[in-house]
Amino acid sequence: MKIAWLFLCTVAVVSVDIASRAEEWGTISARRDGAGITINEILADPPEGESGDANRDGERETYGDEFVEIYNAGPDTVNLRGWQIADATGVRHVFPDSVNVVLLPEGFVTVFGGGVPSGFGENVWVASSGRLALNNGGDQVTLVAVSGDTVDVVSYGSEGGHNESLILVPDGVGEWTRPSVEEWDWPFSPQEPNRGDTGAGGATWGRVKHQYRSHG
Ligand SMILES: [Ca+2]
Ligand SMILES: [Ca+2]
Ligand SMILES: [Ca+2]
Repeated sequence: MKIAWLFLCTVAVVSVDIASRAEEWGTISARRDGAGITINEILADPPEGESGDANRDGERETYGDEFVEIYNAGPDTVNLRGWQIADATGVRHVFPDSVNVVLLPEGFVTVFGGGVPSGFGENVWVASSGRLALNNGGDQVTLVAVSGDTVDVVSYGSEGGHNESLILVPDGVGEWTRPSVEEWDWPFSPQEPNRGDTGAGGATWGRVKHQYRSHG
């Protein structure tokens, strides 16, 4: 009896948490499960012009510069071999079965829609289907483990269409927001923490190029 009561309490607490999240962030909602692996950042609408070159291949592309960033907020290293990322339409990326995709605690993995990502080091991928096709006006991003279990689901609406990412702050454990809402002057931060100080988006490519141009 005691155990049953405890279970009911746990379910109630989880329900309240999801309800408050949905209320606070409008159409953004999330459900997380698993060992601290989360969808951490979604860029559905890359900014116009060069500053939208999120994958740093020299071109701003509507689909190629879209990305989904995954973060490990848990204590264990996780291998994403065989995991999948889907949007509301279907599976957009499958991490190959034949390669270890090692995600260390506090580490990132980013999947871009296309192009030739450069300057990121390891753990950066291009969607295996050739496109993420994240709708700017609303979509649902799902992370599925190789076991078939859904690890995280993030739904968003018109928030996705503001020329910047949707970000979880703090990484992996916080609430969904957007950089401009936080008054941060960077639109996205693939493979970097989502935070407001100089360490994160301060080094994003658009800003680096801007500074380069400014100084000649
Ligand atoms: Ca898009
Ligand atoms: Ca690009
Ligand atoms: Ca980030």
